Amino acid sequence: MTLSRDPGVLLEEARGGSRVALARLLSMVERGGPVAADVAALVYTAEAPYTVGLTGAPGAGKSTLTDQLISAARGGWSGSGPAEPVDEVAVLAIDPSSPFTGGAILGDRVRMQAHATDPSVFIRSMATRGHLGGLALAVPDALRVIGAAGLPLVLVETVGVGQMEVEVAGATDTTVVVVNPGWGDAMQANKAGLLEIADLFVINKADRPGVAEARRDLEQMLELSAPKQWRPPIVETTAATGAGVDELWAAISDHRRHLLDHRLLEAARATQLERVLRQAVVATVETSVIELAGSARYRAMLDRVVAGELDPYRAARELLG
Ligand SMILES: Nc1nc2c(ncn2[C@@H]2O[C@H](COP(=O)(O)OP(=O)(O)O)[C@@H](O)[C@H]2O)c(=O)[nH]1
Ligand SMILES: [Mg+2]
Repeated sequence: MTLSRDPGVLLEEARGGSRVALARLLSMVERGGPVAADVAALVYTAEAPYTVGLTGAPGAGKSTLTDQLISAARGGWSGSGPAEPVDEVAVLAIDPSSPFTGGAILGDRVRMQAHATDPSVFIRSMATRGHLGGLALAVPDALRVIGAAGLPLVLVETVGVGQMEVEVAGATDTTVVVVNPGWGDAMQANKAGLLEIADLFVINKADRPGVAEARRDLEQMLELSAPKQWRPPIVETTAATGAGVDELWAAISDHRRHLLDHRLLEAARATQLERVLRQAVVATVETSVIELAGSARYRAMLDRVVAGELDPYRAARELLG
């Protein structure tokens, strides 16, 4: 059977359970450009999936934890709210630099292989080379594609630190920041940023010394921050053995429940979409700039600027006027 190239046909197939069709749609999003826009046109009107981001330094245990969370999530939403089933789980592992056959991601695949043959689990890694809006557009698009295909929950693992984390955190409903014992000094500079994005803190590798100090450090940080409606809980896990993972899943479920009960999810989704719209505007403008820069009119104007006949700002206004 040959796979269609028509996004509409592919989405129908993905809805019918074809993982190959879903994977192809995600490749289209990843590549960016007009094809990605065609896919986006189909998925933003469908219901968004619930998205949980796991972020933290390389080696913190995000992949191991994600693997454990797949099993916990398959047991349904837990915590203090009503039990609700989760029929299917998707994992999106994001690597900004390497293509998805790269070493790091391959390692993640191997780590999650316990679920590789489970038809109700979909695991995909994603690079964003080529997407003009970068991660800021590729990730939300991909999440919507997965949701439109009918998967209700996506776990998003972010490989990276800094601005990327903030961008990905902005695209997920619940953001889990993963740290390790002894993290404090290393992350000193980035603490304010982490606090801003975290709905939940996990101290993973709780089998190692320094857990109490790490907790104290986090609590101190939370004390000093402005009080919010939701105080990020701190959960200790040993992802390597699975200890604490049920508590983590319950805390994630509680945060989702909090968002639903206080009608905060709608507000969060509106904020997410505002960011996407802004990025889409930037990407669209950037595309026209690239086109303009290739035109004869532009080169003629440049010649006049180089010859000293015109200043660059006046030239820009004339080009756009
Ligand atoms: N001791 C210990 N090691 C862990 C734990 N969780 C993960 N690891 C190990 O830490 C390393 C990095 O884990 P990985 O999940 O790839 O981290 P990621 O880069 O954040 O995705 C691997 O060798 C894991 O086996 C834990 O709870 N305790
Ligand atoms: Mg990883």
